[in-house]
Amino acid sequence: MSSVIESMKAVQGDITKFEVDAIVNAANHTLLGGGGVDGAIHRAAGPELVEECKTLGGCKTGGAKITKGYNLPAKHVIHTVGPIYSRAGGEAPELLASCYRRSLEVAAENGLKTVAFPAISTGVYGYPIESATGIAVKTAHDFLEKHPDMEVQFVCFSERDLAVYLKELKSYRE
Ligand code: AR6
Repeated sequence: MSSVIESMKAVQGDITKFEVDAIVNAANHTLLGGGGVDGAIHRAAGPELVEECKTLGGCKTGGAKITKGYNLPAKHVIHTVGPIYSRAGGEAPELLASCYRRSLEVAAENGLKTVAFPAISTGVYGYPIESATGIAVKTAHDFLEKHPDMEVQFVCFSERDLAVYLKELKSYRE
C-alpha cells in the first residue's frame, strides 16, 4: 500500500493528444524520427521537432534528452532510447529501467510535473509487455516516492496493454 500509487495512472489513447508537461518518445539512437510512436510524435509536432533533434547529437540506450513540443499539446518531448530486446541480453531490464528513470530525472530538472509515457521498447524493439510493464511501474514508483509533486501517466495504445498496466498498478494497491 502506497500513496504514490495515486500519482500513477494507466490510460488507453494516442500519446500525441496528451496535454501534459512532457510526453516521452520511444526513439532510436539518431533521435531523427522513425516508425511507431516516434513517427506519430514527429508527424504531430511538425518539422521543427526534427530540426531541434538534429542539434542533440543522438542519444545512447537508456538515456533521455528533452526538446520543445512544437505543435503538440504537450509542452515538451523527452526522447529516450529503449533496448532492443533480442540484442540487449541480460542488460535489457536495467536499460529499460534507465529509460524511465532518466526521463523522469530530465523532467524534474526542467521543473515539469506531469509526464506521459508510451510502453517503451514493447513495439518494434520486442520487449515482452508483461516484464516491461513491471519495470515501468516499479521505476516510476521509486522515482515518485522522492518526487511527490510529480504525476505519471502510462499511455497504452491497445486495450491489451492497458489490461496489463491496470493489473500491475492494482498489485501496488494490495
Ligand atoms: N500513442 C501511444 N502509444 C503508441 C502510439 C501512439 N500514438 N503509437 C504506437 N504506440 P514502438 P519501440 C505504442 O514500436 O518498441 C521507432 O521506429 C506501440 O503500440 O513505437 O521502443 C523508433 O524510431 C507500443 O506499445 O517503440 C525506434 O527505431 C509502444 O508505443 C523503434 O521504433 C512502443 O512501440 C523503437 O521501438
